[in-house]
Amino acid sequence: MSVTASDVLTEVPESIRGDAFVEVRSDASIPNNVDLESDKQLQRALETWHPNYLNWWQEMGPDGFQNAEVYLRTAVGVDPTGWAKFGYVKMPDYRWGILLAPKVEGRTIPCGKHKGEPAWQEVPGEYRALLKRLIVVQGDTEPASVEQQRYLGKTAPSLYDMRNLFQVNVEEGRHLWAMVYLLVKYFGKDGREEAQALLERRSGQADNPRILGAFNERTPDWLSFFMFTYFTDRDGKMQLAALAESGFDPLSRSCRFMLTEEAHHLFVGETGVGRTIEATCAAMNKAGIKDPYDVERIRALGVVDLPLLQRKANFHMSVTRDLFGSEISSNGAEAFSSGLKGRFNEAQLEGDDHQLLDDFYSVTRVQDGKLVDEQVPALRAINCRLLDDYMADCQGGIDRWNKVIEKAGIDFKLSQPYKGFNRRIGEFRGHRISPDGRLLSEQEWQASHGQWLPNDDDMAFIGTLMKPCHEAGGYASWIAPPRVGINQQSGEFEYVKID
Ligand code: BYC
Repeated sequence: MSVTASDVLTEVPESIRGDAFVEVRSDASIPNNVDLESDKQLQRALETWHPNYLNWWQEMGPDGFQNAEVYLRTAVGVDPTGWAKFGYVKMPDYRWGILLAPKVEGRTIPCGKHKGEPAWQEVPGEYRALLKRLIVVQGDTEPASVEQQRYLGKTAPSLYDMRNLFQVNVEEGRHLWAMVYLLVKYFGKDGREEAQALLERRSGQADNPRILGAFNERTPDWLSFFMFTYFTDRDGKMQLAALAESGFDPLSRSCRFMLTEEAHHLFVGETGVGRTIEATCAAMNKAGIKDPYDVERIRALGVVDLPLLQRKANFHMSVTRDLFGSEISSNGAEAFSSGLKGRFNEAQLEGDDHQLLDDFYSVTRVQDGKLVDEQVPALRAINCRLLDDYMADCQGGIDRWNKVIEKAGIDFKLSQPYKGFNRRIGEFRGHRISPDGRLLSEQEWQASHGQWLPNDDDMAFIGTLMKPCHEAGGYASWIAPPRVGINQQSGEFEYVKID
């Protein structure tokens, strides 16, 4: 049975969705719609990389479930009305393929100094190094997240959730393939070396870590996983959307199709946190507990107290904000003005000339012990702009979570901490700032950070909840069942057949 894209695409801006069918060779050794068969050199390079990828998957992919039959969706086309098929697959047999969104005839570069020129079909020589760096950074995050989530299958709160975890994992694997295709096809020997290095770095490893900070953090439990898929995959959405505006057309087309899959990852995060909240509110109401800060009694019910959820969210929001790079950045300016990376929804933005040579943007900075808004040349503030768009995009799910709490009659509201809270990159780096936006002394920070970020007790408590629930139709105490099954399957459906 095929899935229509409309149910998962609400997260993806309409302007960057594909709208035509392109034939996919799903019988080929590497499923693709890039006519791989006609480029023998490329095919050979990818076939050399493939076994190394499979070794990496066995070594660093989901631990313990490689022989399980998992009910997965596999991308088989790029038609928005039916691009995926569902069926049982053993993860190592998943058909990782290379899929680009349809080419838009006559597409032009949407921003920067080449605005209006035909989009590049080959690497623009003068920007080769910068383009390669962007692709490598994007590619590096994909296997990193699989590594971070490696042990979660063992403590899955249901088979439904376990299946969603594995779906996210195999699709991150496919996103790695998407970037490796670009490296190998367009960057020759350098590209092949970078493709290999993507399999060699390891999340959290001291001597060869993943490139960006958040991808070296641990994802030790399912709350982290849901927060990660809501907040960090949303950085993925924003960055992919910005790269979908690239003047380098193969990158744009790769990212446009990746966004189709990304929507499900965000869904997993939003509904995962939402179902956790539902379970908490239901248990509190059943026990007659009205005060969300009555933590000991709430935890005794086997659910997650809401203040702890806020601390978890604070952690994931702050480390994810660092992924946008420094708010003021010459790299960001160069990526935009060269036309390699746009802003969110660039081609649709109105109100400026998409070159930004004379524009300004407001950036909050720390000056003389105060937080001040400064007008900065807009080109240099491109990263800040994407971060601001990201923060606005985060709010929708938070509002929907708060509705669940309000409906349950509990007086508590989840919120986003101040932009500068707990930051290690950019303008706020090296400053101690509270979630409500006050600059603090080191002493004040040390006295209070345990109220704002998960503390040792929190982590130990979450650890006690992480007991597997692997019966079909069963759910751990701390999470409510989903409203509907994957691909409309019933509540009792066996999403993973564990051998
Ligand atoms: N940690 O001028 P700066 C996803 C480095 S997530 C460590 O401040 P720039 C996904 C930076 O690399 C989306 N280092 O910022 C989600 C540079 O180093 P080099 C991933 C950092 O370069 C979930 C130096 O600091 N895609 O897809 O404008 C699951 C100065 O950089 C960090 C992309 O990010 C950090 N947080 O921006 C799976 C898109 N931040 O080069 C997947 C591609 C900065 O001087 N990448 N640095 O050695 C980019 O557009 C840019 O590289 C960045 C950084 C936005 C990341």
